[in-house]
Amino acid sequence: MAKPPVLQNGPVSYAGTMKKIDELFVAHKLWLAPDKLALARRIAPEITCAFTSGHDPIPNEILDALPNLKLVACFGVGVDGANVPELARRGIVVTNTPDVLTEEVADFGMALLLATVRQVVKGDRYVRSGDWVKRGNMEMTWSLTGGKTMGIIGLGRIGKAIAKRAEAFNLKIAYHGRTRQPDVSYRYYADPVSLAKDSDILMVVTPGGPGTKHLVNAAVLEALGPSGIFINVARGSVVDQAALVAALKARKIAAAGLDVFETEPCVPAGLADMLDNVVLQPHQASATHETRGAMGDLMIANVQAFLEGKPVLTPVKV
Ligand code: NAP
Ligand code: 8YV
Repeated sequence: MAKPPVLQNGPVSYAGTMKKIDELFVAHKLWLAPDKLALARRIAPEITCAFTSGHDPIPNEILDALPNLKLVACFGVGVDGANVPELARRGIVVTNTPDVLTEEVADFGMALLLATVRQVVKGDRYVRSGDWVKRGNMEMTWSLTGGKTMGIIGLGRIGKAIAKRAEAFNLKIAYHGRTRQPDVSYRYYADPVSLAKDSDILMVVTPGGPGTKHLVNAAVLEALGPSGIFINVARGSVVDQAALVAALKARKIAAAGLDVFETEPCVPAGLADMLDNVVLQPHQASATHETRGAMGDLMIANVQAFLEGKPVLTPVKV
């Protein structure tokens, strides 16, 4: 049987998935085309489906050139960068990859928390640099013990999986979201400042986009306080990065662990320079062979279902 044609807007960040796409489809690779619009116009009659990462919007002029496009399948659960409202306005269905990455991202949220609180990266540098020999034992770190509270902003699939892990560390859990969840026993806070005030650790795991832009601002960080630990595995846009740098510099909070940034892959010197109280990661929370492979398989399964006339598996609700 002939392979179905698809548009591939950009590379997805897993080589195994890139290979599978080429095995299963005739994938027209937009980002490699010297004249993208000419490519879109040429393939337009046969293109009903596109693959993209949740971070790269398909430009409007390309959408204009593809009147038969009916489905955009995203690689990732967060689709804040995919211009979903515009796709919905055009009647194009969007799919994402929820659930298959939940446990992996939750593991990483805890790993980042532990690395930040116990200064694991600094300790690694201390050994390799010879400081252990020259200066003796490294200074004490912060601690997760003693009945501390983790405030979670965004108690969804991943937030709940982090909460479950945090309970095993004897942390108390509280949360903020737009709505109180009646089936959840954790304490609810209607605003992030009150949550931060009662939290020792603030863990952010909301979607990105305009609805959460700078939800964590100077006031939230001030409320978290000088012994507060801030962890972000959500999106860089959820935090006012300048306010975060200022709060860390002024020791208004103790430390931060960050997997996501406002302008990835660029990280401001203000953050990169802070070696003692900041742990930085290059958007790695779902980045294992197993999970990236499962995300790719789900993204592909959505397109296959659509092409077979079946309901897509994981549509994004608009
Ligand atoms: P989810 O199940 O939809 O959970 C999202 C949570 O955020 C919900 O509890 C929701 O609660 C809350 N929320 C949404 N808008 C909000 C707002 N304006 N203010 C406060 N809370 C808000 O999604 P998920 O599967 O857990 O994924 C969450 C996010 O994690 C993704 O969208 C993505 O941004 C991020 N993520 C990052 C990585 C990474 O590599 N670092 C990997 C995967 C996911 P309410 O509806 O009650 O507000
Ligand atoms: C991926 C993510 O790193 O699913 C998400 O929302 O942020 C991550 O799992 C990303 O989407 C891959 O490009």
